[in-house]
Amino acid sequence: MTSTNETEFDPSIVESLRTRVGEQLEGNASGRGLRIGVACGRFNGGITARLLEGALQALEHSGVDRSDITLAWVPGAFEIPLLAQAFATGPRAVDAVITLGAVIRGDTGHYEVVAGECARGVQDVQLRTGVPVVFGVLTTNTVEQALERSLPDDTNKGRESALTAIEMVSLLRQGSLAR
Ligand code: INI
Repeated sequence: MTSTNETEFDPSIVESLRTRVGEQLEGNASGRGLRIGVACGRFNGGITARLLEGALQALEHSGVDRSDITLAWVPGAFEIPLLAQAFATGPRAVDAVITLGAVIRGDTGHYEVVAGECARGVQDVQLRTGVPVVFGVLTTNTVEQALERSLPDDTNKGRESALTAIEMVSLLRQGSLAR
């Protein structure tokens, strides 16, 4: 799936809608003061290390303090939802969780089970707890596709996941959504 000029979000729509809705909410990109949990799989660790690097760089650039980031290594993607739940509900609950993993179809006969249960579990945790849990788990057919999505540039999925985490925390604190 690729995006084109026609499918991409056009930021000017926000201003153009200002007079047509009562309230329009957007998150911002500041991570200052946020506590972040990162659950990272060791399975396909060469790929997850690249996602982690992208995520940590983005958190740092967004102003998240090093001491506010807790990194937990899990054996594989199947274990990620349990860690996400522990981060979201534990005694030192975080503001958001970033999950990083790599499930590659060629590696496993139970690709659908591992990838599907990981995604379902991550979504369950964020809906049950209200804490954003970002799905930075690659699910690809080949190693090449996983490498392509973990390049050290703006397209890195770990980086994208970190930015999404910060945006979601900020969005949920805005206007009529704020508790
Ligand atoms: N875990 C992954 O993160 N990626 C995979 O591709 C993978 N494969 O191929 O099996 C994988 N399996 C391990 C799984 O996540 C659990 O750690 C294991 O089943 C123990 O519960």
